[in-house]
Amino acid sequence: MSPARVRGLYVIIDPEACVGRDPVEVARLALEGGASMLQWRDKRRDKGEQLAQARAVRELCARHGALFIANDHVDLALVLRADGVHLGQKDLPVEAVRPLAPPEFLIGVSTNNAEEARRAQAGGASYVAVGSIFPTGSKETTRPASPERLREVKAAVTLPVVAIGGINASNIDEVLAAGADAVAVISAVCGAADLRAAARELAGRFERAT
Ligand code: TZP
Ligand code: MG
Repeated sequence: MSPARVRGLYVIIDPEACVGRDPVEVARLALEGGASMLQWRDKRRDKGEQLAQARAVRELCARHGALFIANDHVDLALVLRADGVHLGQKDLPVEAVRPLAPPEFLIGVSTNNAEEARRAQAGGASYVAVGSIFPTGSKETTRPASPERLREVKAAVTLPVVAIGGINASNIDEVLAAGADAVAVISAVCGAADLRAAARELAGRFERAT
């Protein structure tokens, strides 16, 4: 799986952010709206309890030709035959995971600045995420970043760079102008009343800008 496929609208499916809707249905509508990558992120339930829904989302991604990434858990990613895993700064380090990963397995790493992004790239990451670009209500412990910080990270690494945090239709153009290869969102899609339309709007902006 080439890191070159890390681009476009990256929707994070977090059951807690789906405002009572079935996360599998949310995933389906996000894909129909044009998401090119989905991440499964469930911070609340044990992995065995997440598995059936995560697997359904994984299968939807395969059917749509979209990448499927599991958040935090390498074991869950492998069980689901995910395209990759996304690791935070306090998760298993990328250099510990890379030797055990299947060929072509994507490993994304959350970063906040150029130094962390360089370290992730040196450790074998496939892409880096930079956030929180704007204030977000979707995650409690974030460090502030900015479109300018995104530019610094773009200049520091050759990997695809994913912008995350508080991104929506009113500010996505700023992160695209700063060079984001992909844009990751939770609330702008999972929390939207018409989430297929919300995804279509964001994905469309992306296509127009690139
Ligand atoms: N990591 C940095 S900000 C964030 C994560 C998981 C939350 C993004 O959610 P939203 O609703 O798109 O701001
Ligand atoms: Mg994590």
